[in-house]
Formats: sequence, structure tokens, C-alpha cells
Amino acid sequence: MFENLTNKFEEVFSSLKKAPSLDEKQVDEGLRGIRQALLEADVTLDVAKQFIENVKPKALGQEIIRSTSPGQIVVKIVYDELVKLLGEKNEDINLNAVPPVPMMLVGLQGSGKTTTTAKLAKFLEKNKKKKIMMVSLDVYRPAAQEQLKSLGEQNNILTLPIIEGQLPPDICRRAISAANLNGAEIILFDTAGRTQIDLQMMSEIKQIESIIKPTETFLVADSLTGQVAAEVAKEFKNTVNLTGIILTRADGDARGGAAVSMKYVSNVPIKFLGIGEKIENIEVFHPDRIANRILGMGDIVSLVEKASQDLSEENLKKTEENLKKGSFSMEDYLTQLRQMKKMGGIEGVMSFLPGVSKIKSQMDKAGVDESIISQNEAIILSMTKKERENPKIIDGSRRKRIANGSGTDVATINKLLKQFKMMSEMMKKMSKGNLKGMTDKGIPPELFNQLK
Ligand SMILES: Nc1nc2c(ncn2[C@@H]2O[C@H](COP(=O)(O)OP(=O)(O)OP(=O)(O)O)[C@@H](O)[C@H]2O)c(=O)[nH]1
Ligand SMILES: [Mg+2]
Repeated sequence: MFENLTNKFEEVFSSLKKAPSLDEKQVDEGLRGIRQALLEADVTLDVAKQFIENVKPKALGQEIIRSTSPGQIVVKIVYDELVKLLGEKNEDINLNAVPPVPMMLVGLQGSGKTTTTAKLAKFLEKNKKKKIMMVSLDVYRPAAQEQLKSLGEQNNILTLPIIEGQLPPDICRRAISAANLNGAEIILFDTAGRTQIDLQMMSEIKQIESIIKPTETFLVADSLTGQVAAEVAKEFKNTVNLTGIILTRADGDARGGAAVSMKYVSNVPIKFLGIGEKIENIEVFHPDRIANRILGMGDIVSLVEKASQDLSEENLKKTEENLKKGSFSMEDYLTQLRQMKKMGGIEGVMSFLPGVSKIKSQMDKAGVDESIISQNEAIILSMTKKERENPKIIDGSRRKRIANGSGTDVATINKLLKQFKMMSEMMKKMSKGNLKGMTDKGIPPELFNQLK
């Protein structure tokens, strides 16, 4: 569903990422490309405009423009903003009620409600280890109740026996007592497809809602309908208490607009994606993972690194010399972190210093975490050249900016600065041949606690 958007973003980013420096005009041009990409993906105009308005001031920050890898930081800003737009993080399904916990699925005709009811039942059975009962309230379309019944039979999910001619309010009441009798812990109510203009049908779901009091009311929306899906969500929200969207046909040719606009337009989060016709074709909607997918990057931090990794001989040599002299800058620390990763651990970095075998084995035992190395790298990349040369000038407001740029928080920046200070003190000691005391007592434990 996101391929087109991904391709467009990639086009825009490839020129931004390559640029060694960025001016306002280049950033503006990039943002125009992003806006265009969003609109072509059928994202609503409002959403596209707001998105650019949020990204722009951050991307034009002087510190970013002056930093050594401005393009990557702009990518990171776009990523963060996209995650926000998609709803920040997945909210787990609400099971907070006395069992049988009732949930219902509503939506336009043919959006995928009945199929999704069965998918969701299987998902909850597997992931929440609950016994589920499915109930069809679609007494209008011929054979609609049979459709759910046969899905139940095929997939071994309990369904409420059909009583010909019974109306939805009575079916609801019968379902609750049947679930109690059968020990079903969750009841999923599949409803008839309706249009918002059909007032009678809309008032019926209101009535059903008041009888069953669902913990979740999902709007099942077809992603192929693009912007319309988000508008539909807004309308349904005026009638019932929608708690989540399930976006179906995400496996099809949809352009992604529905997924991107949904939360902003309707203020209802997407909770699941339907990704095919089979029972197992449902996936939990994680905004961060979707943003990664849209921006065509497996992992943003790793991308930031990959694009900017420059472990030239020259750099390594300079760092080595600095270490021997006992002067250790943030730039050296960055080179070290990269080297560390490349060599698969901290030992490679230190191996050119004499007498460190004991330290090395301690470091191995401490199991320095790769992802922390990546994070630290992203933080240093968000610093200006001046800050890297002289970390002492990094005051409160700079810390905030660096945290923003690297997608971390001030506490993490503080930690890195402290860690850096300890490292440089340690290097000083080592360079003075003052290794004996160090190895006897070992590396300061705080240093490792921080690296872990
Ligand atoms: N490719 C794909 N097809 C889907 C998905 N979800 C549902 N479908 C298909 O969409 C068609 C309609 O699905 P239903 O579940 O019957 O839709 P409904 O909303 O219950 O329809 P009504 O009850 O008539 O309103 C079926 O052929 C499903 O297999 C999905 O995520 N991907
Ligand atoms: Mg149906």
C-alpha cells in the first residue's frame, strides 16, 4: 500500500541526504517534494499542509543547516513527524470489562466487517488466549449470518446459533447469556453494512451499543477508498463511540492516503491492518514501523549511520594519536563508536593501546549494547562541529535541540556527556601509563552501566 509513497520519499531524500550542507532553498525544495508525495498518495490537503508546517521550522533550524550531516537529520525529523501523524504508538485492545467482554465492528457495506470479525477472533484467541464467540447482527442481507457461521466452522470459532427472524436487540441479549453459558470470554458482534445517510440503520447501531456496552467499537474501513475512509470515520464517530479503525485491503493498490490521514481527520487511531483475504491476514498497526516502511528504511538510526559512516584511515589515525596524547574529543568518540561497531565490539577500538587485555575481557562480559552505540552515534551527529570540539558549551537549550535532532531525550544526552567525560578521563590516565590502578580496580562500573 505504501510503495508509491516510499518511492517518492526516496527520490526527495536521496538528494537531501547526499548534500554536504543544506541551505533554506534546498530544504524548501525537499519539503515541496514531500508535500507533493503526500498529496499523490491521496492524503488530505489539510493533513499534508499541517505536516509540512510542523516539519519546516525544525528542518530549517540553523544548527541543523550548519551541522555536518543535515540531510539525515531532516529525514529523522520527517520520520518523527510521521510517527506522530500516524498516532504515536499502538494502543492495545481494551479487555477491561467483566467477561464476556463485548466488542463490535461497524462500517460501510462491503468494507470487510465479516471477514475481519473472524480474523480478529482468531487473533485474540491466539494472542490473548481467550475463548471467543462471534455473533452476526446482519439480519438484512440474505445469507449474511450464514457467512459468519461458515467462517466460524472453517476456523473453529464458536458462533451464536441463528434464529430466523430475530432482530438485533434480541440477538444481543441472547448472545450475552449464551456466552456466559459457554464460557466465552469475548463476544465479537459483526453488524450489517450501512451508509451514513441511512438514518434508521445508524440509529440501530446506537441502540446495539447501548445494549452491549462494547469496550471496543471498531470501524472497518476500506483503504482503497482513500480520503473517503477518513471522512467516514468522522461521520461514524458522531454516532457511536469509535475506539479504533481497522483498515482493510492494505494488501491492495491503495495509495496509503487513508492510513496517513485517518488519525488526524477523525482522531480515532488505526489499530489493525487487514492485509489479505485469509484468516491470518491481520496485523497490529504500529505507527513507528509503518513510518519506517513509508520512508523506506528498516531502521532510521541505522540509516543515519550508514549514510554518514566515514571510517577513513586518516580519521582512525588521528584518533589513535589523540588517544596516545590523552586528548579525546567528541569527534574521536564518534570515530570510536563507529569503529566499535565495525569491529563488533569495544575491544577492537582499544586493541591498539598497550596492556588492556584485562579491560577488554571485562568489557566483553559487560556486553556493550549495539543499539546504544547507534543511539550515541545519532546523538553526536546531531551536534554542531563546535559542540563536538568543545562539549563543555553544550548547555540546557543545546541539549534539548540535540535530543530533538536525535530522537532521544535530555536525560539520554546527559548520560552520553557524562559517559564521554569519564571516557576522556580514562584515556588521560591510560596515556600517562597509569594503567595499573585502573586494571586492578577495573573500569569504573558507572561507565559500563551507562554503556549497557
Ligand atoms: N484483499 C483483501 N480482501 C479483503 C480484506 N478484508 C476483506 N476482504 C474481502 O472483501 C470482501 C468483502 O468482505 P466482507 O467481510 O464480506 O465485507 P462486509 O463489510 O462484511 O460486507 P457487508 O456485510 O456486505 O457489508 C470479501 O471478498 C473479503 O474476502 C483484506 O484485508 N484484503
Ligand atoms: Mg458482512
